[in-house]
Amino acid sequence: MKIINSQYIKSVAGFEGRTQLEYPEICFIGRSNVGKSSMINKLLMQKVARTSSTPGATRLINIYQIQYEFDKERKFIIFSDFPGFGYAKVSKKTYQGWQGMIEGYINKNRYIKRLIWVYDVRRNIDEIDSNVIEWISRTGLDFTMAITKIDKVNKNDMSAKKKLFENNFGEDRVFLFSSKDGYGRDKLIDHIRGVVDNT
Ligand SMILES: Nc1nc2c(ncn2[C@@H]2O[C@H](COP(=O)(O)OP(=O)(O)OP(=O)(O)O)[C@@H](O)[C@H]2O)c(=O)[nH]1
Ligand SMILES: [Mg+2]
Repeated sequence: MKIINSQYIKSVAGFEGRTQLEYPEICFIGRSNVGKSSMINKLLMQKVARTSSTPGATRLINIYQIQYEFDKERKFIIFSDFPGFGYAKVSKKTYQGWQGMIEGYINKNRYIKRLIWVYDVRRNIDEIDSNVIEWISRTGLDFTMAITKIDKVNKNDMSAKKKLFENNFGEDRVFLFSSKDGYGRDKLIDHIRGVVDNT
């Protein structure tokens, strides 16, 4: 799969602003500061998404339109970059607003082909993550787990994490990634193309 071009389209707080984009969509979800926006930039090999070392960089759902080529055919796809959750400094009210926004967007959206759950290799599943798993299953959407920041751990720890998640979620949905050095970029982008073409 070759990326022809990618562009930021808009930031939305609900599904209404998105409706006229008639392309399949892939959503990037995960905890605050985990590296969702960096992953999008690495996948697209262009800095389209805003990243920051301060958690909470992404406040709205940011929508990107990508044109790609595969098998001599050119097609469009949407990537949506979600605000992160589990950021301790936001108030309960803000959190509920966030949840409402995400759920409203996802529940009405028939274009979504998959959720990419971006996960920091250094973490272990806690209560927030368990809630995410439960929440994903309630949406009825399929997910891919993209374990990122793998440049921050040694090979043994990385392999152990991968094995653990593969045992829990299935081998075909767990991917290793690093936005720093690009590890796993080609595999993940090919997987995304396969998901879009086959669902
Ligand atoms: N070493 C390393 N750093 C990373 C990687 N991915 C992201 N980062 C860093 O982690 C920080 C957060 O990255 P973002 O991409 O902004 O994270 P996000 O998930 O979009 O964050 P929010 O929008 O706040 O939810 C930045 O300082 C990135 O440079 C990675 O694979 N390796
Ligand atoms: Mg972000």
